[in-house]
Amino acid sequence: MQVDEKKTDYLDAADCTSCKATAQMIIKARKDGVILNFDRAHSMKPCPIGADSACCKHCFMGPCRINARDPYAKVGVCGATIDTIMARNFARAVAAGSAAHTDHGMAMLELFREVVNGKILDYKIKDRLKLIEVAKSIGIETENKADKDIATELYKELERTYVQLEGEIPFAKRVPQKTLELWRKHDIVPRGAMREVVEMMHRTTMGVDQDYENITKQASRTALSDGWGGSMVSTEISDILFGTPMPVNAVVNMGVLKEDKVNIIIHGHEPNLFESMLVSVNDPSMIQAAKEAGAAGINLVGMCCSGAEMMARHGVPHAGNFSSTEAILVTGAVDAMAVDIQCIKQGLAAVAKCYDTTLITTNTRAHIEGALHVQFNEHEPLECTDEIVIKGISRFKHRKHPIEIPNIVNQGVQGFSHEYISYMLGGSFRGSYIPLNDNIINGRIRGVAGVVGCTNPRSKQDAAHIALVSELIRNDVLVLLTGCSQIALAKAGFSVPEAAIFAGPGLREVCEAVGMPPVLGLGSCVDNSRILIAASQMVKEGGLGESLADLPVAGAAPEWMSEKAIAIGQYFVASGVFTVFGGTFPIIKNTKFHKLLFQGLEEQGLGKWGFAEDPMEMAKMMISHIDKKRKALGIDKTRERVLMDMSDRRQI
Ligand code: NFS
Ligand code: SF4
Repeated sequence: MQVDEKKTDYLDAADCTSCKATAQMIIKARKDGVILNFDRAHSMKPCPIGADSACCKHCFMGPCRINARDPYAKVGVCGATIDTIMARNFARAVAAGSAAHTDHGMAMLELFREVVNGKILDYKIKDRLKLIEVAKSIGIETENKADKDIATELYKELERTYVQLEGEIPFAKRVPQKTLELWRKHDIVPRGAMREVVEMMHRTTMGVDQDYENITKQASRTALSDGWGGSMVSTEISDILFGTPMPVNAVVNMGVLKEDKVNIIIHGHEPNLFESMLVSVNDPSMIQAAKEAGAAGINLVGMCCSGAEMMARHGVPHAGNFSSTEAILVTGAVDAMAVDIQCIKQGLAAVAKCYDTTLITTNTRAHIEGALHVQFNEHEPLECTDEIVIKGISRFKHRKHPIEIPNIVNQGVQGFSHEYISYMLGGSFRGSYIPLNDNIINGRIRGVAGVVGCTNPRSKQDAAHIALVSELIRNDVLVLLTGCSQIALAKAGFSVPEAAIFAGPGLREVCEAVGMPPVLGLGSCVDNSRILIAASQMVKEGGLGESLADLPVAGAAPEWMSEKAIAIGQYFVASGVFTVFGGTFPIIKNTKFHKLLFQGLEEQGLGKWGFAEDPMEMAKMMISHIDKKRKALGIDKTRERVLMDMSDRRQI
């Protein structure tokens, strides 16, 4: 992993990232002769045909390539048109992303089953109220029933989310009636996630579904089985087992590492590994062992989505998002990094080796060549997590690299579950979404945006997230955040109530009255399902239309990179939300498939896709969509009054 001696044109660190800590580590890495994802991105030119989604490799008569400048001039060997090719590529990304969230959710559900059966004793039902609420929401009778019986019934019901062959997934019951009717009309209500993913893979093989509209329909159904299925089960079960998030103070950024302590990072997506790590690092015998090795203690921090989830639930410090996971190893201070599934760059193994950090994989599904594998077993979780701590202590004892920890931390409030948002705005006795709706109707809040998703080393890390969100809140749009986006904004100092000064006058007034920041961090990427539930609650409270598509809301992923982001985008779109992606989009403009995604789906009553490279342009598109919806609801005039009120008031 040496820097290429001949190569001198690496991007300036300050152009690679807005994150000062990461920039400092990029500079150090280059000095140390270590290549990070940023430099790899710079030296790997993306294939332009693939970037346009103009190639097909679904069979071996090909691969076939189409010229994006003249996309209808040619077809594949089998005769597939550009629309078929792009739709199939897109649909496969949806299938892969949905499979990832679904498999993660299924793992949580299996864990829940074993806890309920009494076969796993290390975890228990922590949030009884949530158990009952979730059970009730899908029609399970809970009166005069023992928790165990409710939980058993809930498991059986939710299992259908995955394995059901016919019918509708259980959480379809949470979808506003009018939206559900529309899905039924289009025949896109998911049956079971496994069925939808398998069918999607089948239909996109050579010689099956060759009508881009029909392919897109199944892509919607598959994506909905993720958003309202796999992801939602994951969030709800994790809340039941580990607690529903409530606002907590938490620190983010690389300064959370401590030179005098054994630093252990958990990076991945499943909360169970992390929950057990908390137990292991607090075990007195482990603390004693760390002290004997000369450390002041053990310092457990998170990264990426499992980090975001643990930060939301327990206030565990968070060291950074996706693009920073290699960079943080350059500090030399990381004694162990343990990973489970998803968004774990293979490049970590080489960087970890350079700094002698122990990289540990823990999940059967995700090994990395060159990393140490310590299998995590839910039935005996501490065997694995204790071992991770021991490995960390031993690396601490033999530290041989100079340590440089960027001295940057940012405070903030995290952990806004949809339950807490209603409680916060509605007051402790009458939690409800009525005040949120009222503030939207009276125009103080213009609308709500969900800004989510990854960072991508092909663009300046965090920059588009920060620019987009700043512009949205400046225009009185309340922003809900998850995943790596949430961390980007937390590092930029937006997660404190004082950040209300960056908001427009209406949103600022609401934030100051409630004492909340103008951006609300909800947790990991599967917690995007919290946004769906919040939106459904808004419809149910009344005054903002009858379907999700009526709401003055929009979604965005300004720096996305994962197939999971495409799945999320498609379930937001199919749910009725205008969803704007930044950076890149795998499609050729002025094709029939492009027209379908960016316009046709909305004509069918669903949401639609948008794309802009520039975050300011993204914000403009989202705000004008929100205004369009306000107008359709007949609440466009109220804002003028509020804004006039505000300036009048300011004059006084
Ligand atoms: Ni979401 Fe989480 Fe981050 Fe993107 Fe990856 S960690 S699941 S995919 S990169 S937000
Ligand atoms: Fe080419 Fe058709 Fe095969 Fe795709 S499925 S590689 S377009 S022949």
